[in-house]
This record gives sequence, C-alpha cells and structure tokens, in this order.
Amino acid sequence: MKKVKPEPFKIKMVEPISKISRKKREEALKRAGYNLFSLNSDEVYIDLLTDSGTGAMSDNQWAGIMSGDESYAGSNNFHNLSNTVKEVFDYDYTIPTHQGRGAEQVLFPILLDEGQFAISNMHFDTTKAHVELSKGRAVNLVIDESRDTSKYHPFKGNLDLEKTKEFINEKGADNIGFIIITITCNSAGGQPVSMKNIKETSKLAKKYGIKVFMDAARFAENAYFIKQREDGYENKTIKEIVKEMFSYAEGFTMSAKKDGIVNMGGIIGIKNNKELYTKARSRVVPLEGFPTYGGLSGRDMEALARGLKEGIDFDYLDYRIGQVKYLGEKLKEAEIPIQEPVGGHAVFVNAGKMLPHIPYDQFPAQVLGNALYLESGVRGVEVGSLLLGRDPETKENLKSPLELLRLTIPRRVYTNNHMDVVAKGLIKVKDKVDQLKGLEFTYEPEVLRHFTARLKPIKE
Ligand code: P71
Repeated sequence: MKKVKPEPFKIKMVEPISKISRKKREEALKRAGYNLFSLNSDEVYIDLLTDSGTGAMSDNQWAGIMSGDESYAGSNNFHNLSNTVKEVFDYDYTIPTHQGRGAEQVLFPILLDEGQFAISNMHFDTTKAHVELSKGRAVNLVIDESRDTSKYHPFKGNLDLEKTKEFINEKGADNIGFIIITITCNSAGGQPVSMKNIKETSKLAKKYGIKVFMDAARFAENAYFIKQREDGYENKTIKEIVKEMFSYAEGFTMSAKKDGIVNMGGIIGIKNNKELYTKARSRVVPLEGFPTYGGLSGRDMEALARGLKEGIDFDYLDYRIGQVKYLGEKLKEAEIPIQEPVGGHAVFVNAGKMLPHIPYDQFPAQVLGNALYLESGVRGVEVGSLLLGRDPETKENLKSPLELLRLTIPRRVYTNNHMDVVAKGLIKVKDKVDQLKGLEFTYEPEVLRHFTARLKPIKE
C-alpha cells in the first residue's frame, strides 16, 4: 500500500454532497451549453473547478469570525492582519482588498506608464487584464521546460533569466514597468519558482533599476516545494523560506482565497517603500474602501490573519500537496498524461495528448472535462484554447501551447476517497476517448469567452 499522509485535522462540521443521475447530468450539461461554468453547484458531485475561495476554514478561523470588529476605521482585525503580514513576510505595509484582482487594480496603474511592459514568468488571466487596463503590455518569459508536460524539472515556474535580460536590453529598461513573479506559476500547472531564480531575478532587476513584485496567491505551496527540492533549504522552516522569498521583492499582490485559506480576501503588501504605500493607499479608497478594510469586513480580515498562519504550517502543507500528488499518481499509474511533476494546487491533464483526434479549435480539454462530468459528476476546468480566445486583429482562434484539463483541489475539503472517484472516472473516460466529438460555438462572447460561452457537440 502507498504511504499517504493522513489529514492533520479531524472534522467538526460536514456539508452533504450527492450525485444526480446520469440522465440528469446529461440534461444539465445540455442546458449549460456544454460549459461547466454554467452548471449549478448542486448538479456537481465533486467540484474541482478551482481552489480559489473554496477551502474549508478551521475552528480557529470561525472563532475569529465571531470577533469581527466592524468599525469603519482602524478595526482591531486590521491590526491583527497587518501584524501577521509583518510577522510572516516582514513587510511594513498592508492594504486589504476584496480579492486578488482588487489588489491588482489598485497597484498596477501606479507602476505602469502607457506602453510599458510587465514581465512575468506567466501572468495569470486577471493580472494580464489589469496590466492591459493600465495600458501596459504583459510578457510571459517562463522557462521552456514548462511546456513539455512529460519532462521532469523541479522548478518549472522559473523565469527564463537569459530571455529576460535579452528582452530588457531590446526594449530598454525605461520601458519595463515591473517584473511580477507568479508563485506558484498557476498557468504552467501550479509549478514552483526556486529561491535561486527569485534571487537572481531580483539581482538582474536591481541592475536595471526595475522593481520586482510577487503575485503571491500560492506563496506557501511555493515555499513547501523549495524546502522539498532545493539544496540548502531542507532544514529551514516554511516561515524562514517565505521571509527569504519576499525579501527579494518590493511588494506583492495576493489573492488570499488560496493559501490564505479564506473564502474571500486579498492583500497588497509593501516591504518598506513609503512613497509607493502612500500612492496605493490613496487609490484604494475610491476603488475598494477605506485603507483599514479595503473591501473586507472586520471578520474577514480576522479569518485571513489566522488563515495566513495556518497556511504555512508544514504538516498542513505536507498533507495538502500530498493529496494533489496522490491524485496525480493514480492518473499516472493509469497512463493518463499529466503535467509532471504534479504542481501545488491541481493536477493538469494533457487533453491534447489524450484526444489527438480533436483539433485545438474544437477544444479537446473542454470535451474531456464534459466527458468526466457525464461519467462521474466531477467538474474540472479547461485551460487551453477555449480560455485563450481569439487574436484581436485577425480574429483567428489562438492555439494554446497546451490543452489542459485542470483538476483543482480545494483546501481541506475532500478526502482521498473523493480523489479515487475522480481518478476512476477519468480512467473510464480514457477507455472511450475515440468516441468523443469536438465542440463548436452556438454563442461566443467577445471577451473572456470561456465563462459564458455556449457550445454543442459537432455532428459528422
Ligand atoms: C484560479 C483563480 C480564480 C479564477 C480567476 C479567474 C478565472 C477563473 C478562476 C486567481 C488568481 C491567481 C493568480 C496566480 C491572481 C488571481 C486572481 N485564480 N493571481 O486559479 O491564480 O485572484 O480571483 O482573488 O481575484 O482558479 P482573485
């Protein structure tokens, strides 16, 4: 029997789930326009759409909810949150926001002049959108290894430093607004960035007078991978690793709905640049709220202050990432192609490889996601050409380098028995992939089409 880390918690409260019949799932999927985003949650048995805001809070966090201080200004919970940010990251300034994109919309316009570039290993969808709304241009310079799903590399989220240097030299340092390192790198498969890479990025940026920020949604999972995989860090605590990681940056935007283990919340953290803090503080007021609450209630800030500490607990992370690995191993054993090594928050199934008969513009990963839902009531999410959209000029469907089905695991929500159901479902689908048909649009929205598009299976 495989060694599996047991949950480092016991369960005090449960939320019943059930699976509707195959016939009902067929009806639901049809009604949803073959788009899993349009299902009702009670039509889903095991929901692996996202790990964002879907985690289970602890009894300690729920107790914090009861001590919410809902003062408009200077709430105790804000002080608890900013003291926690100081303790965990060693940053002087904390600005709460309603979620990650709230932090982005406040900070990015301060950092970008029109036409300037933001360099990242890979921008997440919302960070790219906020770079563009700030009239900047988003460039992704992750290492090439991240695109080969079957090749092992311990830090597939690393920024390609050679390409970055070349890019800065080509465009001129004055045309770079900032570098933002996404940890872990979501779009590459929840892949970590090494300490060495963060340090060298910071060194390179300093040489050119460019500021470095972190997109810190999964900072704790990144620290865990550094501890497990990078020489010299095996005996350091997660907290020590987190402090070092953030010492190389000027600030961060964070969706706290991931490693903060809350259902809603975000943070702008600024190390010690008072001028930048003052600018961000004045922008947060019209956009998110007064600087000591920024779109969150007192109780939300308290749950987050407590969640940030729980999120860096080694035993928790060992169990958490162990569960993701558990699902990954089950799929690998069945020869289902996945992004390897398995990342921090999800298993990414290579649908392009599994369904070679379906061309990219008939959305193989969406087809696979729908088949898995019909088979077992599990909801994953497409990360491929449907999400990528069209070329703004030619209007052609863009071809994503990878067609992935993301099976994203909420924190502390499902057990490994649930993971077994997911694996079993996908294995059943694998045996009949050649019967699956591509999809075509019946309705295609102009922007962010994947959320609300309607599709139908193509008839031959
Ligand atoms: C994820 C999400 C949530 C999501 C957002 C948009 C479409 C579909 C799903 C959100 C992130 C993220 C990173 C690295 C910023 C955000 C935005 N991820 N950076 O993966 O992964 O944060 O949702 O709190 O605004 O499912 P926000």
